[in-house]
Amino acid sequence: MMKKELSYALDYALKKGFQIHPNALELLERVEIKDLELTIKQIVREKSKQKRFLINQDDLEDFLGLKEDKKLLNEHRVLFDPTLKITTAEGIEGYNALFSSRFEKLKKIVSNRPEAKLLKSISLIISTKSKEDMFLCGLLSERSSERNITKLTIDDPTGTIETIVFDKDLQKIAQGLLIDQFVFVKINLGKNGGFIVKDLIVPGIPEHVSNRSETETYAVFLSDLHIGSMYFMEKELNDFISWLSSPDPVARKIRFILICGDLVDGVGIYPGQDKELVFVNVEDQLKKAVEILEKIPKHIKIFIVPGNHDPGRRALPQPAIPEKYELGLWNKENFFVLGNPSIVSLNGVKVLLYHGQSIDDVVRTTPGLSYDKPTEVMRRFLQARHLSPIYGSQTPIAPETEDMMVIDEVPDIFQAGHVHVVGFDTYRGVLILNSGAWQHQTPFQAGVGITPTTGIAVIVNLKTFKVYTKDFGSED
Ligand code: D5M
Ligand code: FE
Ligand code: ZN
Repeated sequence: MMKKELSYALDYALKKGFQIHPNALELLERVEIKDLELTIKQIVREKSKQKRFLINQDDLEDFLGLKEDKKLLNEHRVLFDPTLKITTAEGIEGYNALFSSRFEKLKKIVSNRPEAKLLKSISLIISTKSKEDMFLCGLLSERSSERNITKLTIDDPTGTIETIVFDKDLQKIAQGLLIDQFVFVKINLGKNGGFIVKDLIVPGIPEHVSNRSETETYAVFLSDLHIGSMYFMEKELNDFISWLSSPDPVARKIRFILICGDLVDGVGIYPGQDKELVFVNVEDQLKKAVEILEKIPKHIKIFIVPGNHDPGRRALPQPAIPEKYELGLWNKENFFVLGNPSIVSLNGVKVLLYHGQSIDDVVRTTPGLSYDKPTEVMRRFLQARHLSPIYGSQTPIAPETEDMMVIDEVPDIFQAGHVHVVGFDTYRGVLILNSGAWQHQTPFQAGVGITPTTGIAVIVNLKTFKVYTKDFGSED
């Protein structure tokens, strides 16, 4: 559909004997231009002098100040993508390997602490019953509280130990631990033979000095588009994409867009979903997604990781949305389709992208956490150095031989989505972002009291780490 203003401007150019190149036409349809008529008149006057009667994309970009700034860096490297590492390890053997990988990786992370030299295996601690202070590490398998004490059960590859926490402050720390998370514990033997916890240490992250982009390149953090759902905010997303081609000084500096999962709404994800879908098969949903995202200017690189609504396997870590859908998305130069979680470097800034499925489990089982403060949950993941510590709850975890959900390296930016609530925070120098959603509140969310923040682009200056939000949904 051509806007009235646009067809008027085109008529004017044609009457003056000008031709308009299809690329220029495409740009005009895509970009909201103030004073379009005036711009066209200026171009016509200028080019008439030169006796060149074709208006091409270059002319428009010159006149509108849309010329791409070649000095802005847009280098990327994929530092981690689980897609090709995923195996099909199965059964008990697989889970043993997964947990032993988790244990070894996290033990390595704490190995530079001075106490690490004193670490003993659980089986040795149980058999020697030494009177000295002892240090152990393992995964927290159970926690219970009765009267004024908290009991923690901890596993390492050699055995299981039951420990008791009396100290009030340590009990508080114990209550905040996530089940199956890695802990480092100082214990000693109590008078009646029990193991008493004297200190509780989580791996955590050191104060972090983040890598920065040399140029003021901007990245946009999006997630949870849910294309295919009748609640998908198509108009707002299209407005955002048009804005990318506008003369807005921030838009002119955007070189990266990260889409952190739930690109499409999927099929059969929850009971009765078919009644809430516009497209009832995943191919059509993906086709629609490509149709929309293709309009993003080619000088912007787009990274896509899957969420729980996207096709591919459901269990974490997830491979990239499979190529079999033949959408051509995978061979476009500026699209990078990755697994969940992934790590990319953008002009040297290390970004961890994780959809965030496990936020549900953590909110449900940890006192003091809620859906409206997703960055608080993400901070716990950094402290536990793991993206999905709780095993056997709602988030399916695959029995991989390597635990790829361990946060081996501290990122500069940690992005998640899933909860549909925008949030940002800094924790020990790491920028934590949740990118909200482009889907209106669904009846399910209304039922469980989730109020999403929708249609908001979260934008970061990769040189200063200043965060901007631009709201495309405020009109309704
Ligand atoms: O998740 C969107 C939001 O809805 C997110 O906050 C989790 C919540 N959600 C989704 N499914 C459930 C169930 N089964 N129980 C509790 N909360 C849930 P999305 O992944 O977009 O559907
Ligand atoms: Fe979602
Ligand atoms: Zn989700």
